[in-house]
Amino acid sequence: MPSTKRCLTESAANKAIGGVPTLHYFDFQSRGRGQVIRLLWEDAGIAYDDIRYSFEEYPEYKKSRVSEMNPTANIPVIELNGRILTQSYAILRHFARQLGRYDGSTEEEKYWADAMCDIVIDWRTLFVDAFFSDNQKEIYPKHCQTTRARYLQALETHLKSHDLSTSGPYIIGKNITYADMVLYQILHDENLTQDGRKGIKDYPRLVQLVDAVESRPNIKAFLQSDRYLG
Ligand SMILES: N[C@@H](CCC(=O)N[C@@H](CS)C(=O)NCC(=O)O)C(=O)O
Repeated sequence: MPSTKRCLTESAANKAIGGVPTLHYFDFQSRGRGQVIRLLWEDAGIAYDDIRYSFEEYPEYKKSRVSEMNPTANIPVIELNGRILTQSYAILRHFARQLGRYDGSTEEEKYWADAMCDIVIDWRTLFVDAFFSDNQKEIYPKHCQTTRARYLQALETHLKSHDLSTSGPYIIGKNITYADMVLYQILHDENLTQDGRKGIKDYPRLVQLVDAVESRPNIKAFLQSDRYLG
């Protein structure tokens, strides 16, 4: 049976998005595409119901409950007031707009957040392919040395050179966007935020972004809570 847990208490932010959302996702520690959505809700102080499927039970639910909710039979899936929301990045952008924050205020800021997010979408697809490959022992280390290094360098270069990114710790400078959470989470899932940021020591601008995300009061509280599963 998937586990269900109510996280946080209802707040004004729940009103802004229209209630208490339910997330359907893997019980994969605090990792993956679904975790980025949890992170946004944690930062915004949104209460949510967290339904977690173990990897063993998921195939059975994929055929039934998940494919009834989502024609592509993927998770994350959100239920909110009788509505079903699918596609994690569209979901993040949707909540950002509803909250009136997390996606920049000018067109240039919105474009830049979306562009940086798109880079991470490409990276995550390749990360998942390598990490969950049948031949993980060989393929994942190769991914880390080639593909991952290329994405780290590209993101570092963008953050060090774009006018918005040079004006503060986040992608658009002083204000966090959903894209910072997307970027933070891939760095976390590739085990680069842990162990004193050892894995990104050559990318100081990425370290600055990770430090800024982890210093946010609600994220800090989340990382120290029993909701954070590593
Ligand atoms: N573009 C989709 C991709 C969804 C996706 O690939 N989800 C993965 C987990 S992160 C999944 O459902 N894997 C299990 C499966 O495909 O059966 C999104 O961003 O939501």
